[in-house]
Amino acid sequence: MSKTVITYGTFDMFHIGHLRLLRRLAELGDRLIVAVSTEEFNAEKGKKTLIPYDQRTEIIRAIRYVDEVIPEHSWEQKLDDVRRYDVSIFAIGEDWKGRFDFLKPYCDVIYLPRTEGISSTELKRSLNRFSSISREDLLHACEVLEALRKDFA
Ligand code: C2G
Repeated sequence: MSKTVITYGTFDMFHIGHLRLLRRLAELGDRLIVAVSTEEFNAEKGKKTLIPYDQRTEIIRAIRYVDEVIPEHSWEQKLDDVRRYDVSIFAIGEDWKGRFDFLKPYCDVIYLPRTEGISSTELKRSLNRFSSISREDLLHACEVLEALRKDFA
């Protein structure tokens, strides 16, 4: 009997933490459905994404562990999705531990360890730090690096 796994997420600035999660989810069953948060739902989650929904879904669709991509419009759709797609396992990162236990009467609920040291939020923070460096400071840094290169050439 085929086992369908479903998960939900924003998957902004796709990174190794997302990939490792999807790989582990694919190992749990025969079919993996990923519900990607729409811009409107991200606003409800208080999340501002850098990568637009159509590109986030295109990236997720391209991943060989993923069999189907659907939109995540609301908090309430999960039970409908479990029924509609005959889901055996709902799984998500353990940062959500306990939040979706209401699904337990309808499917297995699994919270998986996150990949430490990386998050879309941290990536965005790093980008912001870099973009806040003035043009003059960047040019000065290039001159210093050029001088060091000459000294050690
Ligand atoms: N994740 C991970 N390791 C990281 C970062 C994220 O395992 N270093 C996992 C999260 O635990 C989540 C998935 O990757 O299961 C997607 O993470 P986000 O894009 O941050 O999604 P989130 O905002 O948690 O949305 O209804 C549920 C929500 O839509 C989940």
